[in-house]
Amino acid sequence: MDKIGVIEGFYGIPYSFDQRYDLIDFLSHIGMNAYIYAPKDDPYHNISWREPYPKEELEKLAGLSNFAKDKKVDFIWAIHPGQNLIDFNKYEEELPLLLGKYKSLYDKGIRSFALCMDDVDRDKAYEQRDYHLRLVEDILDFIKDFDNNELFFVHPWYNEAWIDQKARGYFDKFNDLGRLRIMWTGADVVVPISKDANEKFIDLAKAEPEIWFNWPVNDYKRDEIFMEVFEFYDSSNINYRSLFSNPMNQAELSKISIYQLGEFLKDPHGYDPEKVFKKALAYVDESVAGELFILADSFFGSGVYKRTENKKFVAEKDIKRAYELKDKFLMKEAIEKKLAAIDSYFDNYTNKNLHDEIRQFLLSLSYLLLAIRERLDGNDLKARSYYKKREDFKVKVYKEDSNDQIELRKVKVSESLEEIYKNLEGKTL
Ligand code: LTM
Repeated sequence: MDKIGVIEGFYGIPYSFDQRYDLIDFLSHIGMNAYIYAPKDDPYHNISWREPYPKEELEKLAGLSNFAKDKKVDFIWAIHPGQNLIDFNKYEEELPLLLGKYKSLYDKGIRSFALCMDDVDRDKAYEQRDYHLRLVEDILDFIKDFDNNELFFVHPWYNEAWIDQKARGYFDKFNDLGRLRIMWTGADVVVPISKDANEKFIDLAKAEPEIWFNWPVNDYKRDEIFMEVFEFYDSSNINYRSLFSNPMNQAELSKISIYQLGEFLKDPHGYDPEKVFKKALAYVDESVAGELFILADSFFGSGVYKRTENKKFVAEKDIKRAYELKDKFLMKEAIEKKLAAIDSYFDNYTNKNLHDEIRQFLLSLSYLLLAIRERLDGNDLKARSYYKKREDFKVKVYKEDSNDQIELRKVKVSESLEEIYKNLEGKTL
């Protein structure tokens, strides 16, 4: 596989430059080699793509790309002229703006580029397919003498669930463009890696897909975090050309997922999910890896997790099993184990960034656990008060439909524990 890495391609608060430096350093450390810059809420990438970057922003990107070069990570800058749609009726005026933007980055040392047309009106895209092709061809022509003359392209039909007659017509247009690398999320938008879905792509595009893997991204559940064991693939046979993980808004926590992907791709056939998950936890914070392992299954809730059949690692395994067995003693034991892990995590953590990202979630989880414990003991008043208290913990997100206004939103943790708490209301086990 020639490219493995991250696509910062999520909606919501983009990473800071410090986080990006750290992420690129991390990628290089674990043997990954590519980073695509495509944050949906960087206006200069997306909604204000026509506007040049202010000088200081351009300098920041230049600094980052130089750093990536030193780290042997390909820095790929993407533009998204699809959500504030390029006016194809004024193509002669619009194209120079778009190419000028690439050029401004090229002049600062950036050598690899991408074009995003995801999440656009597909009927319109179909009507304008010849224009899309012309745009892609013009960009390919513009970059033909660049050190890297390939273009990553996210087109409007980027997953199997959306393939229809129009998609086929669109795909056909882009089949013979040798330097074009088309991205694909798989069977749907947020799904495990699927061999069959990739075969479908190969059939449509006559080339292997460049996987945009929507894991562990949490922009569709911004009040949650995910700490999941990677077992989200149905085949160890790799029928894709590259893989990019779209991460969570929590950059440090995302490393747990990215690390696992890296290990999987190094040895897909010998991959041992539990062993590598433990290694990933130790990588982010060795001093509390055991605690994180105990707590992780309270954070199994991504769309990818939910769409994975026959999983070995399921949310709240021990507490749920005890609940199903109606074994109050076992249940309390499992709850106490998690509560002790939370205490020990706070006493012993060494990775401050990780701590800052997960603190609120762990605190909320602790009150939910306490609420269930009190319910089991029939202390309804106490249970209700703990249950209410779990709402006090918040995460910073962009307000709905805003790309610059921050709000504090109540965090959500374990759906399974919520369900158990509700089922126990007014009852004993
Ligand atoms: O997945 C793609 C190609 N586009 C968007 C992403 O920007 C977004 O982060 C994910 C997850 O919500 N879904 C998308 O459709």
